[in-house]
Amino acid sequence: MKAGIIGLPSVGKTTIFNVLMQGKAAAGPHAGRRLEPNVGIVKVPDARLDFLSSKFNPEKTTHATVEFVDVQGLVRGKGQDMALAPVRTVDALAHVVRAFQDESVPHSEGSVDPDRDKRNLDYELMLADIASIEKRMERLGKDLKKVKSAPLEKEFAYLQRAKAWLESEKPLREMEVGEDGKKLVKGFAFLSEKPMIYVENIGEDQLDRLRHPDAHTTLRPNTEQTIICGKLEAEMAELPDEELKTFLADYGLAQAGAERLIRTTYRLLGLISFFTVGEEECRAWTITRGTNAQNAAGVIHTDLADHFIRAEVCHYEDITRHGSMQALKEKGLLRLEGKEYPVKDGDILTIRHSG
Ligand SMILES: Nc1nc2c(ncn2[C@@H]2O[C@H](COP(=O)(O)OP(=O)(O)OP(=O)(O)O)[C@@H](O)[C@H]2O)c(=O)[nH]1
Ligand SMILES: [Mg+2]
Repeated sequence: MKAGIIGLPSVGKTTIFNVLMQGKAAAGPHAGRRLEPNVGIVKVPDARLDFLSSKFNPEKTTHATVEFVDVQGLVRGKGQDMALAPVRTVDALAHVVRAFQDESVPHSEGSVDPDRDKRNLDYELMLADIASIEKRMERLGKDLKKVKSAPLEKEFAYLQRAKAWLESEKPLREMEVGEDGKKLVKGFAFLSEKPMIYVENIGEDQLDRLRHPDAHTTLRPNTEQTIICGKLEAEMAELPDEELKTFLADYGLAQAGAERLIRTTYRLLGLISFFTVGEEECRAWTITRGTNAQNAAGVIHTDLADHFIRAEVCHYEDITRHGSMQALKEKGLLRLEGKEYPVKDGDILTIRHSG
């Protein structure tokens, strides 16, 4: 799972990236234009895994992770290919939008207007997609004059449709493509097709909004929204855990913004976690909702999928209620499930295999 952090210049992308990395992975914010993107991996906070770990006392606890890529600010109207190249391969985009007022930080658009900036940057992504489509269509058009080919014709028709869609000022993430189309789309790595999280970077005078972080106007398809106060979070990232909790409580907050952003990314992508537990390791694994037991086993190791027999399944909630695997076994709460069982968020799996 990989997410790209994009936005206009000096909106707080690197500040938020550093918060996500808890100040460990990257140096300070970009001074001016830096071409190299910042890349870092964060643990997905999960109180359930922490609890399991406290029960099983394993040698190792391994959280699910998300990789974030922080690119330089996008300048509107300029060819964005270079700046956007590092985020072509991500699964989701996080667009950091400036909502904080600060005279000492210049705003590339002259004034603070989050809705305008959201629209404009979406528009830039759409323009970049139109440019890639036109290039591809030109080449395809030439090829199609030489040879007749059903797959190429299908691709051409799809591109025509996508282009018309974009020209009606709608991003590709809102276009229905069907299962066939999804494969085609993947190859193109279109930017406006990627699920999008709008991250409003608010000022310390707007902290009231954090009390209702999910309050928002209607969201467009395949988008999410979250709020973060980059500056405050940067200060919080320096605090040890206990102090952080007190700090959050003082502000009436249950969760740090970084944690919310990671969770929102998860939700947007339809991702869930299942666990494996034991004395050696307690671990969270990431799958998309609906993944069956055999494919989930494959996430752990391909051999486990190839030699899959059954999955022994219980749920995290069962452990909190009954205390231990042994107790679950005695109560008959450990089920055996077959290949097709759709794994649920919070399931604890033990894969039985013949390998
Ligand atoms: N007042 C205030 N300043 C902030 C906030 N977030 C970031 N800044 C400041 O804004 C400036 C730019 O922050 P960065 O995080 O480097 O912004 P960026 O989006 O990565 O910038 P580029 O990579 O150059 O496009 C820095 O001086 C930050 O201290 C915030 O929430 N409030
Ligand atoms: Mg930056």
